[in-house]
Amino acid sequence: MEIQMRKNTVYVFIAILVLPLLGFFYLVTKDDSGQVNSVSEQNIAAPALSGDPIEVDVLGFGFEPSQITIPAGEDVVLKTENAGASGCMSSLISNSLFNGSIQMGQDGDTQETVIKADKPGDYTITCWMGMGVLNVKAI
Ligand SMILES: [Cu+2]
Repeated sequence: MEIQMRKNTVYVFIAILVLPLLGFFYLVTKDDSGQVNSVSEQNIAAPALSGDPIEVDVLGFGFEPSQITIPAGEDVVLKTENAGASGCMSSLISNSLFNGSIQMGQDGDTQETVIKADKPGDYTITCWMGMGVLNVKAI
């Protein structure tokens, strides 16, 4: 019984210490462009004026800027440029800003997508796996 409990403790320690480290290294090394892409590094764009397209670069892992602000209740044109997006980043989805997916195509390709937040709040646009995240704040 005592030995079993120690074993369990060891497993819990491994889970607590090793898994976050693996996750961290995965995120840091995932960027295809070779840039170190820290999760805590937030590049926040100035709020978009109504009618202006918002330009976002889609990287190998993540977005530049990584947060945008849009007016709630209005159609907004999101202009995405493929800046190294590949793998799962080549197909973008959202929790409710648009239907279907945005296909990123080849490096340098741009797409314009009409997005809309029905209510003020926090939304996301992500790779289809939900990992690379563009935070969208609707105000
Ligand atoms: Cu992904």
